[in-house]
Amino acid sequence: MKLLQAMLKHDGSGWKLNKFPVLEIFGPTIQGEGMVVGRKTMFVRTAGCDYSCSWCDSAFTWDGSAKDEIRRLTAEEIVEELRSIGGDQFDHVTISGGNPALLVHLKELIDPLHAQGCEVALETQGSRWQDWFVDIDDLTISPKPPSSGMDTNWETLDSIIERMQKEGKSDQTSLKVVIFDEDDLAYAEKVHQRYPGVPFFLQVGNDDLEESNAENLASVLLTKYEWLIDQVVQSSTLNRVRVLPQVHALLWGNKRGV
Ligand code: MET
Repeated sequence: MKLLQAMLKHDGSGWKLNKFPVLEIFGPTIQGEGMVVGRKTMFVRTAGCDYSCSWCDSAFTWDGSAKDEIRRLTAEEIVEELRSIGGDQFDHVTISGGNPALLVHLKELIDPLHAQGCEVALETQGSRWQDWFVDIDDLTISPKPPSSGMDTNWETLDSIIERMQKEGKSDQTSLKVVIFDEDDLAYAEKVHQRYPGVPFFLQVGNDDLEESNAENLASVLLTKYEWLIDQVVQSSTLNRVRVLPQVHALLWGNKRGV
């Protein structure tokens, strides 16, 4: 135990050798969705989720199918790997999952990225708060609609939104709801009405996760995009909103690591 303690560097801000479960580190590429769509970025995908959405496009992060690929890396190792893959061709890192908001010590990764001049984005469903949310430059909160099979804890979501607003982080926060059907749209209306001041994104759902041909998928998704635009156009509730496809799905289909 003494030896272990000696190995841990304690600098007053916390134990620096926490390890994070990482499934993918890739990029540079573009962020394909949400508030910073098109932004050149690196991705870090963490393993583990408190949800199990029926249509999850990254189910390997929680369904056990990629459990042998999970690496437990320190923040320093993650930053090193980002640099070794991305060189100096990036200044933005997106942390996604899984649900990275399960990771209590993630500030250990956020701080050194900021110190290197990188902005940090994070994707979460809004089921858990972490104090380091206020350090995130682009926080996408993506509560899950009925088609996911998940239930929203509205009290938790309220407190996350309230806290970000109270800390003056409204500009760095957005809500994104993925839409598959009319029930999902009604849910999106409810979310937008509950948090009218938060930038709101509706996103085309992809339920064709088995399609390996990118062009076939793009054609299906563009039809769905047009349907979603039509629905939003007709809604008097969904006015101050943005409707987006997943750009990466249109370009690269269901391919991982792009
Ligand atoms: N769980 C996070 C979210 O819901 C990030 C990845 S979802 C595949 O936004």
